[in-house]
Amino acid sequence: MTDEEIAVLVPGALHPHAVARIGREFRMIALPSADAALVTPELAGRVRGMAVGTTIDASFIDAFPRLEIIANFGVGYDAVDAKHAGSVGVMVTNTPDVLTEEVADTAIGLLLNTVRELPKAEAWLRAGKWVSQGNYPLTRATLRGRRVGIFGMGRIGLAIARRIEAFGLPVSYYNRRTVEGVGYTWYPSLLGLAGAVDTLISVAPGGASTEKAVNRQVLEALGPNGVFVNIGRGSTVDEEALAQALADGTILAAGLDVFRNEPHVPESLLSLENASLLPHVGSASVQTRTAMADLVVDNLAAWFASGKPLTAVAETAHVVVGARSAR
Ligand code: 8YV
Repeated sequence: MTDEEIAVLVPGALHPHAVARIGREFRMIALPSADAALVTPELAGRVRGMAVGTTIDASFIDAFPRLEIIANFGVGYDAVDAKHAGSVGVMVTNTPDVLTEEVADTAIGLLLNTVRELPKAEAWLRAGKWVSQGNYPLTRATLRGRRVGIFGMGRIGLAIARRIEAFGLPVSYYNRRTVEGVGYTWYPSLLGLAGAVDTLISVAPGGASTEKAVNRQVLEALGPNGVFVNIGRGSTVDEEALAQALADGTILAAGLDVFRNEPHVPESLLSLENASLLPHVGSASVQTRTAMADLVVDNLAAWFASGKPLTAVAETAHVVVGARSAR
């Protein structure tokens, strides 16, 4: 179906399964990074597609006059300037659905790790302290009796909510709009939600509208028994305010899978006993990452075969074949 003469650029690192398939199904061109300064006129004139797992800014998009589609590895595409892409007739796709349940599983694991201190209890056993000092101390927190708020009730938020329901806990949420057909209580503001619950799980996407949304005020509203879990994007949190809130007892504990400047985690968070930290592993199983890689390449294949990608992002849903050249 696909044409091996179609040049698809892979700037920076990408999942090996996606790289292998692109190599078989297209004319793959690798570039060390997504830097417009690396783009030669010859390259600029050839590239029609991109498969990316890195930051793609407007200048990099503009460097390729024949570019038609950017297939992003990941459901979150805040690193790709999709608004700009849409405005110049370039399609952007992401990888929803195939990672939903995996990320929701991880969110629950992280919540339990945070509340019941399971990683610390295991470290206690491995360090021989069970023998030398006795039982691991009782955890200050429990999941029992908690009221859970979800910030970002999209597909992953809903999958987490279903799991929380099965744990017997009430769920409410904050989204810009109410989600149809969902019986959970909606709050029109994040602050309102934080004030109504004691456990806040953020699944919110990155970008200007959520930048540092979880701030000192929100954490104060969550309160001294508060638990904050972030499985969405680090940019949605004021990390210094969070570290301060954990240190001074404004909230009880936090579980974080994502950070503002990954892979760098602020010392102020690393040094905290009441923060459970994971290295962005939400979707990181062999099975799910392979499915994401397949969806990246399936989007490219569908676009070049029919002009209809499988999972276009909202900002480029209007883009049709020929939109770029017509400009
Ligand atoms: C991945 C994610 O870690 O899909 C996302 O938005 O954050 C994760 O599934 C990400 O794609 C980077 O590999």
